Amino acid sequence: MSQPSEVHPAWLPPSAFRALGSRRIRIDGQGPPADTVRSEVTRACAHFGGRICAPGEEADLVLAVAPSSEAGSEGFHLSRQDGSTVVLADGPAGLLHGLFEVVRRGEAAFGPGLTGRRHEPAFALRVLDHWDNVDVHPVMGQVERGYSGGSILWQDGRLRDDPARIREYARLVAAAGINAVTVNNVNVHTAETHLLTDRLAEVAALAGAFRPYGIRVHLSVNFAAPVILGDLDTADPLDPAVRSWWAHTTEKVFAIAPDFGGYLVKADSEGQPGPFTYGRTHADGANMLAAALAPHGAIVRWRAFVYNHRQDWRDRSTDRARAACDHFAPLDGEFHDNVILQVKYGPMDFQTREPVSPVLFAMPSTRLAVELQATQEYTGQQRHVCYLPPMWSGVLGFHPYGEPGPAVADVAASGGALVAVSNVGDDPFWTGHPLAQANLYAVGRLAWTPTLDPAAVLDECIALTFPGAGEPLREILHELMDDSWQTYEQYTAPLGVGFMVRPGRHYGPDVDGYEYTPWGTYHFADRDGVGVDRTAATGTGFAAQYPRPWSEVYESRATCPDELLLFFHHVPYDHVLHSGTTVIQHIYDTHFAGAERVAGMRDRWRDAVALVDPAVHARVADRLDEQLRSAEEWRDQINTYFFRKSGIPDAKGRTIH
Ligand code: GCV
Repeated sequence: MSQPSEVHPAWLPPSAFRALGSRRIRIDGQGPPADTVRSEVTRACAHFGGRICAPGEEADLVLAVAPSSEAGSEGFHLSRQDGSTVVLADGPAGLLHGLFEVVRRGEAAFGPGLTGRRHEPAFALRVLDHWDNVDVHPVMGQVERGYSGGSILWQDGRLRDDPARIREYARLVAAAGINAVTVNNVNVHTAETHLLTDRLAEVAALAGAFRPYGIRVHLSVNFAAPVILGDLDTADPLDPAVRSWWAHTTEKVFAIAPDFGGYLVKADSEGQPGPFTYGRTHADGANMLAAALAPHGAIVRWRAFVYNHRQDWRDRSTDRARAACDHFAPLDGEFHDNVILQVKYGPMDFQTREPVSPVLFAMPSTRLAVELQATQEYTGQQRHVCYLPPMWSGVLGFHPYGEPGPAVADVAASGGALVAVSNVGDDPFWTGHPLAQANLYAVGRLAWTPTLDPAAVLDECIALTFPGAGEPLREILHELMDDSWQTYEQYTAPLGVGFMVRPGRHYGPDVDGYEYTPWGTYHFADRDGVGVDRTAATGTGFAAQYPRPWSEVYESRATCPDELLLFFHHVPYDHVLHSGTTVIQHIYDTHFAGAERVAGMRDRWRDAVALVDPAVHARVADRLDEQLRSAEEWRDQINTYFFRKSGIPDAKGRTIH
């Protein structure tokens, strides 16, 4: 595999600024993001011959903060006025977002076709969570579920000595629309627990690196910090000494980083400590931290990923999919105003296909965040091309109460956040697989405008990453990426049943790998059929956690969408899908088709050889070879497994082993 040491520029190479950098630009605004606008413009003009104008001078582009600006607001109005393009921002952060909107539009931002309108983010909080460890974890490494090399933030047990790279990362994600970054893993180990107190200077340094790009730093904290740091013998959230420890500790955080964003907590989940130890609820735990943060105008994001990871596979009544709703729905209305409950998009765990988590509709009196996973833990680990926005748009555009009615994005945007686990690392291509950059870019764009068409987001990303590359490359990238999530779905676990991955590492097929384990992730395949009965009538009752119409739609095999059939139902192999084919034949057909599509992708990429940087081409080509090998392995294992279980041959007589 080629390993160039030079860092490749992702979606903001200097040439992306050509249209802007060749013009006369006036900037009016104060504060760190406004200073960044000035330095971005200066840099662009140095490349392309434009210049910064004096106040009052005639300009092609005016970037100004409106006199009546609201501090903290990020919106702006973009229009053409008397031959100039004008960005009138609500505040300095809006100025920065306005600048990047102009960059995205290129020449079109300076033409008469520009329609004047206001731009503002749907989600006020648009976050990348880093699952980065300060100390290399013996099992999970420097970045838990990271597929892009080491951490971009931490190295050798301390803050990385490469502020330029961190700043460049801040620039990239700010240009996509991100305004918050959580700098350490939600599994908070010992060294990372100290970031809150004696290692606070490192957090402050990170806040300083992200600040110029309008990004606030958040910290994952350990619920047991008062005990682990040796100050108290309890972390009971109702204990006055514990409450005052958190209040006092939080004051010190703000003394050193006044624009600190808040805490993120994984509690009582996969071995992390939490309020259950003290017989307290998650509302008690979250509210204690919220009380400490409230005087500083900051928030706590509290994760809803709580389930029993030590369940007995023989117990058919415990259903991991139910757990989050069972734990949290009864607490609706009990959380303080500065608590945001952070909910994974599906009820299980970032699978390729899951129904939208019912927690998102069960808590109308709670602020909610939708959590996505840009890091491709279960979607090919950045060795496979898997452009995720089509899945994410489906989640954000899902109508929990049917149509008309609000979409998930409307529910969560009202007071909540859109969060994604970052897929970045110290890799020269940022994300291991160069094409995985588009997932990172899309997180910010969908958090700003959830209704954007995924193909249009990809178009933007292509235009910014390969300025001037032209139509042939654009076509190739769309062919490879637009349907790559569906392709990945075709050759992996079928019809929404999920997992079937190798335990621990989560890469490659192992159909029964998790079947008899405590993790609660089963498919229940036997000689007659496959799938999990989650109906209210005969199963675990998970389907009833949805409001109507979905509780009814999912409850019945007759109405359940094909792609989720095995998530909700255990069906015979000869069950006929809405598509007209049987379940077993669908398994064979999709697995042959998926692997074939990957072979086509690998061949098509050869046509791009003269169109992109040779290092980028080589890296993508290497990964496509691996994707094809892996897709064929998936195809053969899944087809063989289900042929052996069912005894039903492929109607088309293809090779099954
Ligand atoms: C950070 C999954 C992953 C874990 C991850 C966890 C979480 O279970 O496999 O590595 O831990 O999700 O989201 O907390």
